[in-house]
Amino acid sequence: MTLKIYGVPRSRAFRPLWLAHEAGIPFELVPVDQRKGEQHDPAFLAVNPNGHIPAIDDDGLVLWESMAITLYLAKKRGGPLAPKDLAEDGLMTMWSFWAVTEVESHALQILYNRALRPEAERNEAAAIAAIDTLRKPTAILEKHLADRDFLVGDRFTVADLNVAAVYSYAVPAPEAFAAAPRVRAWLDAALARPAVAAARNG
Ligand SMILES: N[C@@H](CCC(=O)N[C@@H](CS)C(=O)NCC(=O)O)C(=O)O
Repeated sequence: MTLKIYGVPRSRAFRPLWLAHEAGIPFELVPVDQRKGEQHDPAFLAVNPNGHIPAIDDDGLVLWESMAITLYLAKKRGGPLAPKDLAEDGLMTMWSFWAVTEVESHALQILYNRALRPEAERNEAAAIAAIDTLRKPTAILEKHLADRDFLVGDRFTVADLNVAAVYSYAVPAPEAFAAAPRVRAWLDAALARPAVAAARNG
């Protein structure tokens, strides 16, 4: 059975879509649009009782949580995106968890208050506070990238994909990268990959 990805590109479903395009995994996109409230439809709640996108159904294996999904798909597919051993697996998991715990909520504040919300509803003070909070994790990433082009190993992996997907929310605040030119270059290179443009179209 073809892999089903539930969601829409303008959501965290972008992450499994990017992974699937990057890895050449065939899939069917089942549209569930959070802006239309479709994540609360009973049919989708039977897939993900949390009422959040994304979720996948891989031949009867149902998974939710975007990072778990991308890590699973990368490992199932194998190849350069996936960890080649347990040490790389640990590092890729570490960076993915780091992105969702240390970066995501602040990066989202930037996205909402600099881009997504109608201008009258934006809170610039919240954006500035988020930019300030992001300085510490971004400095950690900048230091990590001082002598490497990728987060784990010497190739683009699911770790880069997961962390770049989260950092992409901070793009509307160029000043968040002012002290982190290597992070900016790494992020720009990740987001310029052809699979990103493909994933944005579903
Ligand atoms: N930790 C979850 C978060 C999923 C999530 O909150 N998705 C958003 C869309 S990006 C959503 O479904 N929002 C609608 C809602 O919560 O009602 C993940 O990474 O998959």
